[in-house]
Amino acid sequence: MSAYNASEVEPKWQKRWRDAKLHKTVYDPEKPKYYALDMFPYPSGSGLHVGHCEGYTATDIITRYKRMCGCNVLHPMGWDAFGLPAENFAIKTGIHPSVTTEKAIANFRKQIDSIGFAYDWDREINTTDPSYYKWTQWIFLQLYKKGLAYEGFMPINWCPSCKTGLANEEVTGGNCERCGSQVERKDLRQWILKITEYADRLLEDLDEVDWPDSTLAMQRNWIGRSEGAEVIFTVSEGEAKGEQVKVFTTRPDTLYGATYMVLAPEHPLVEKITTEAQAGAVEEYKQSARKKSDLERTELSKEKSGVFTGGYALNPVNKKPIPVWIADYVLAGYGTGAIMAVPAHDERDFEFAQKYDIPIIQVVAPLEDKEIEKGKAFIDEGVNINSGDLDGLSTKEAKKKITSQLENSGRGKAAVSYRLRDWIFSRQRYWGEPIPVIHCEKCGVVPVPEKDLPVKLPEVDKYEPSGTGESPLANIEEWLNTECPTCGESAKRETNTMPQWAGSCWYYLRYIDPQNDSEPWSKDIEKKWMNVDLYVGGAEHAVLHLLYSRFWHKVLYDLGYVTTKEPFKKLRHQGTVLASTYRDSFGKYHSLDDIEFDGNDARLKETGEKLSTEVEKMAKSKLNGVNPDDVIAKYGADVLRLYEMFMGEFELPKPWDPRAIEGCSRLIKRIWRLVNEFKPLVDGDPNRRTRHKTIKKVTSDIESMKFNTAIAAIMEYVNELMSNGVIKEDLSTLARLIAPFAPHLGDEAWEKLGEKGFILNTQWPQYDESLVKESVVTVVVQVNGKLRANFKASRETSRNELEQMALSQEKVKAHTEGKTIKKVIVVPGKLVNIVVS
Ligand code: ANZ
Ligand code: ZN
Repeated sequence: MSAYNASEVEPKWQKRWRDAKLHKTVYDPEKPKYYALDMFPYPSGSGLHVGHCEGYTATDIITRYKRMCGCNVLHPMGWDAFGLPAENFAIKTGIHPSVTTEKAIANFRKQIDSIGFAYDWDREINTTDPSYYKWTQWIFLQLYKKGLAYEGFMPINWCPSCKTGLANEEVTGGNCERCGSQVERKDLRQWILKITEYADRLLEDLDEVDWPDSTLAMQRNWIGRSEGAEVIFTVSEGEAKGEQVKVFTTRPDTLYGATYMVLAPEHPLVEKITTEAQAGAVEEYKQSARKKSDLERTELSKEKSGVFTGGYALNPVNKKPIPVWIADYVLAGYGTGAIMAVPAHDERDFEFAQKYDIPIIQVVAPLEDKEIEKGKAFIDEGVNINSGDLDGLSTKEAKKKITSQLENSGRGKAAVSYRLRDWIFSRQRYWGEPIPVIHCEKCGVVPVPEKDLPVKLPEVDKYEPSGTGESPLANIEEWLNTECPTCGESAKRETNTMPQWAGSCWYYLRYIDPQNDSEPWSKDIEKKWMNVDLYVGGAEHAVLHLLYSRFWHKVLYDLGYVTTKEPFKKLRHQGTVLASTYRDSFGKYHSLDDIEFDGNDARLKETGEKLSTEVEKMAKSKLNGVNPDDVIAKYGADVLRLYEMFMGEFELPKPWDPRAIEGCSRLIKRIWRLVNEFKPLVDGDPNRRTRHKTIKKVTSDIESMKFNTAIAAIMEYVNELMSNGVIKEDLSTLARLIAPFAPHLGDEAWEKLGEKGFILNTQWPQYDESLVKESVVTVVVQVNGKLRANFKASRETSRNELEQMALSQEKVKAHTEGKTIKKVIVVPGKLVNIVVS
């Protein structure tokens, strides 16, 4: 017999699939459609990671299964190829990012093909391809025309010594990743997208999707909808006397406890309200606040600081003046950029009031069962005190009453605030989609006419951002200078490019119609394929990518280009693949090559030193990474696929265990042996029940993405087959069940069994429900309707036998002896009811 040789079998089938265009998407209107989407990778120089393989294997299993179940399947792949690493590499080496990118893509493609994934490569897309980003730019123009894109000045991370803007990823602990200098904030002209206009819908429509709870919670939290009130205070003296200061509060019920106010340092009223005596201190404080990010400013544990402006404002309920401060814990961009501070009932205000000796007035008393902790703010709900006519009301009642009073007197109103900010959509970089607008002195901002798209990236010599913070595009005179499309005068192109998120905001729509060059996708095709039935990718995208793409989708929905409110119906995240790390007594990491195992202890080969081990995320620096190419070379792609799914529950983090791969390798060898040495049993079908049960289990486990237990069921079935002997149907079923997981083995076995064609074109095995039911059942016995006993019997036991078995139970006898049996009712497989008198 021939041993199973994956290194021959796998490339052979990959070639046959390719030659037959087996994975080409076909659309048959008679069949249901299934669109499975993987988060497309950034083609990095380091190649495919076992974490990529995990998600891709899952969708591959499901799409292969769905196709065998008779669905039209769409399963595409592409490249999210704009991004920093290629740009930074270009800055260092002068090699054009497109060259680096192309090389990385070729490598990824080779790796993906070697795993046997069933992608339709005719639909491959690349976000850096002008025929793709033409439409990314087109969508930007639609946003612009709808009033959802605007210019504004926004701070960026600015490294004063590199003279360049930095992405958040390039700032570590507040310092520039390249040179270590402290990063500052610098205001630059930016393009901003009005995602906040969609805040409510982005929140509401989360109810429509089947997503992990944790991801839903993160999106809800990111949008951060707060209900409360806007309250108007009035400046009581000085130059700003009579000016209104609006605050946003979620606790209008605490208004009587407001003992000071705080304006964000950037608040427009700060200058006017500040008295001469305080002007110096205020100015100094404003300067220091500029250096901090919002995150640093609002950190709860950070020591609060602020400066008194010298001004006062009147509390609208009691007309008492309270001092107005500025402090960086109040953000300019949230609510109204100003707060009423209630130290008795807000932790930050409490800390601040203590530090600066500001009065603390309690206005909410705890409910009976609670107590106020000394030295802390009482932030729970309770009953109002010291609050005029709000006294005695519960927090809810007080909120309602004060809000309507404020409304009636014109001093406030109910209000909603969102944590969600508008999206800063421009980057001062080269390797991104140029933003398709032109600046004309006469006409202002003029969108590039759609017929002139794409605005292609020009060649440059230097990839560094210019020293002014503008992108290197600002230095390319021939590109920069153009004509105004409206008046024909000389004008300048926008030099900002789009952020990396842009291309991934709509790629799932391009896949449905990737070669269309007259429109981004056809509306007819959109109706056929959208929305995405299953989206699989890393949980690190729980917010940004998944929020931005939902936003664009909703805009496209409003414009009539798509017909579903949400792009991704069902979403799942693969669990992170972890791996053991091994460290010596100096804390130095060692790779498996340097280690030998002594029972469960890992020892350094050279010295025998026992190493300490821990399970951590894979990282180059920790020498615990696994390269899928190595696994394929050693065991084959089918083993890699099986093992990735068998490691543990799909959505949970799980450690890579090199020794456990053997089990999956063994499964493949055993299946091959069964097929290769097949001698059918002459009579009987001993595995009939197990076969049907296995089909049922594997089917429902694939549907619910429990791949590990599906594989375990196949393993058990194989065990039975090895001990009982097989008929042909056992093996043809086995080949089809294993095919989605190990497609090369599937087709090889199928061919060996003398079956025709590719397994993917056959039908998924069906099971007979009656054969799946447990064969031994519990039968309950009632006497005059009261439960008296139960016993086990085979499901096939006849009525007569069941009656005899029931009557012979000791506990039943106790209730029937000496009585007349009038009637016995038997429900086979379930119940015997004895009627006596
Ligand atoms: C008075 C008050 C009393 C507050 C009280 C809380 C407790 P969320 O839930 O996050 O929406 N706030 C308002 N605008 C702010 C800004 N720009 N920067 C920092 N803090 C701001 O929080 C709303 C609460 O955060 C508001 O309610 C306000 O403090 C503060 F016992 O007003 B509160
Ligand atoms: Zn013009």
